[in-house]
Amino acid sequence: MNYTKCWLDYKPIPENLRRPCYYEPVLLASGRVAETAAEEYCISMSEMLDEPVEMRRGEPVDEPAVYLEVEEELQTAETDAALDRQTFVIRGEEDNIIITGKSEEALLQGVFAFTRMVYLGEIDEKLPFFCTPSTPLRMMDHWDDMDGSIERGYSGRSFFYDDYEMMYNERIEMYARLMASIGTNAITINNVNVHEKETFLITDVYLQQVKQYAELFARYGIRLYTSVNFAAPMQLGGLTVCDPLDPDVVAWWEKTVKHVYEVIPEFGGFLVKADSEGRPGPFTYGRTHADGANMLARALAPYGGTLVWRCFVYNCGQDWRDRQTDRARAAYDHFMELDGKFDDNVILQIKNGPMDFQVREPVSPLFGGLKKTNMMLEVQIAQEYTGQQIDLCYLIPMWKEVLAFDIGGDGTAVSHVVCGIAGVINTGDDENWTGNDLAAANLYGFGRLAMDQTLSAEQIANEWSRLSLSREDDVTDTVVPMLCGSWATYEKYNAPLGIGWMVTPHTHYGPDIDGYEYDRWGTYHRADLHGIGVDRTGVGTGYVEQYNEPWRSRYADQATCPEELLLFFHYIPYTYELKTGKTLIQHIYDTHFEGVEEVEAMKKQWEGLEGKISERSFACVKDRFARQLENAKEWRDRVNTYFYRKSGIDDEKGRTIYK
Ligand code: GCV
Repeated sequence: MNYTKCWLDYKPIPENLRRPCYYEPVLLASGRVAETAAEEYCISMSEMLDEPVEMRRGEPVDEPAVYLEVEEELQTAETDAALDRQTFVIRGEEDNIIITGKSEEALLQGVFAFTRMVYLGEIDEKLPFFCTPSTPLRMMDHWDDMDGSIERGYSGRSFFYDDYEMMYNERIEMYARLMASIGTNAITINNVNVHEKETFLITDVYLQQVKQYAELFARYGIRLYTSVNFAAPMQLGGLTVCDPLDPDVVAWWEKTVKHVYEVIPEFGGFLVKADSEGRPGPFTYGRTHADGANMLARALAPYGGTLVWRCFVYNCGQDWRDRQTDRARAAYDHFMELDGKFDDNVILQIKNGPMDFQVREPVSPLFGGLKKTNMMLEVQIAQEYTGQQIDLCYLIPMWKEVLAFDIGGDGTAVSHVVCGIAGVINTGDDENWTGNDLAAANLYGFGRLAMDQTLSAEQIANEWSRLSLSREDDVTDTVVPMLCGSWATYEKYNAPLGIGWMVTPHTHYGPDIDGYEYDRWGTYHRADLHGIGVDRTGVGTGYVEQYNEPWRSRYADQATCPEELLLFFHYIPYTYELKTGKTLIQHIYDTHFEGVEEVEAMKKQWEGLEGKISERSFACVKDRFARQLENAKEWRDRVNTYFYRKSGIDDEKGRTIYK
């Protein structure tokens, strides 16, 4: 086996955590997913109890037992039907434990929750345990291409594809287990940039292999989606257009979708990137994104399919001299006027911020604007701009901030308005799946947070560390604070106060302060000899006006704008005094020196774990910290030198800045 089991690598548990009932599981339900629940129970408990555990079926037994059952009539207070059927309960009854799901899928989630609690020694404290997931749709988006590469992948090659073939092996099965165990219920198996060969995924060229994946995922309660090429009717169907209102185009999609569902009745639906970064879309024909999305959604609707349509639509051919066009405005400008025009089975997938997964961005105002449209949040588990799984950057605190953000300005948080969360996944065929072992905390945490948004970032880190590294307190006590502080550390040595970018163009790792400054991507910092930042107020690009109050006014005013976003919203002189009493330039110098010191400290703390965790994990992360330190130093020195040269202002503390 050339891959790890991540957080499912259960070891024997101490005697005091064992109960007689664990040895006698009884399945009182039937069906494909219920069978998976039984199987998962036996795999995990056999490892924890260090002896084979076998499932009984059908009838209650006299001895203490763990019962796995489905009760469709289970009473809950949930009003959302999709969520209601995902509810499960784990409770003790005399010496028995009963895991009840409202559906088979819910039962499976109940079993994963139960085995995790047993391993973590939480049964006494947590039972009875009721769970209705925080959001109905919890999706992993792969940016895997069929040649085997992964766009923005930092942990090896695709384990789905090699040289335009789809692979099927034990690793794919392990992957399905890992995904289900953290609550995933939808997976998109290919990149949103759908290239030539991938366009064929929805045709007989690949459908039998896609079906094999779909059936595997379905056993784990997961629906399979594919990204589709909006121009497929031209590429595959020989049509001259892909105009969403053209009857031949509509008929082509209807026929294609019908066939997909004939082969794969439980197919989830499509994910679409249209009119974005060179991808085809409805704009070519003067049609709207509602025209495009609804056309596909209507083809899917008869089969219960869902159409996920991305809002990452902006002008990527901008002139850097143009100060009025603002990429940050684009999603809102394109989609707000379409509110209420999308069909019920369309979900708009919106990136957390208005730019592109930077280390710090404000929350996309679209979440506060759209009122009559289904929305889901898109975050990037893959660390494209946040260290590429070389640098440690635990992203759960960021995602929690986004979900909790009062986007309505009236107490309506992002979590209240979305019906799902999608994560651009960070896996590849590396032995540890995620390149850096610690990057798996983001994958695990994404799933756990999507299931239960009441969990804190610390709780998730703690669970992950004890499941994946060691149950010993000294390991947890080192790893949890390290994870939880790592986003702040990364931010310190990167682009300051929300301005973003400053990365090496195209690869997006390491600093290049002006790398995108004179480019076409709309990603400018506008630094000159006096100051830095983009004026997005009413006298600037007007972006602030897309927010509800009080954010509009708060962001528009330098005095009330949260300082971590100051340069995102304002052009600020280097001598401007921040709330700390420091000038902006001194803040830039200080944070960049601190960032490197904090990486040095993390590296040292990690080295103290030698012998306390697996040698493989230890060596992997040790190597990553060494590389992170080099990267942090490069960021520090380039950023500090750049701003010294622009401003001519010395560091008050006289530290080394290369002049
Ligand atoms: C899949 C960014 C990335 C691209 C990615 C794009 C997107 O621009 O750099 O690689 O393309 O986002 O989200 O569509």
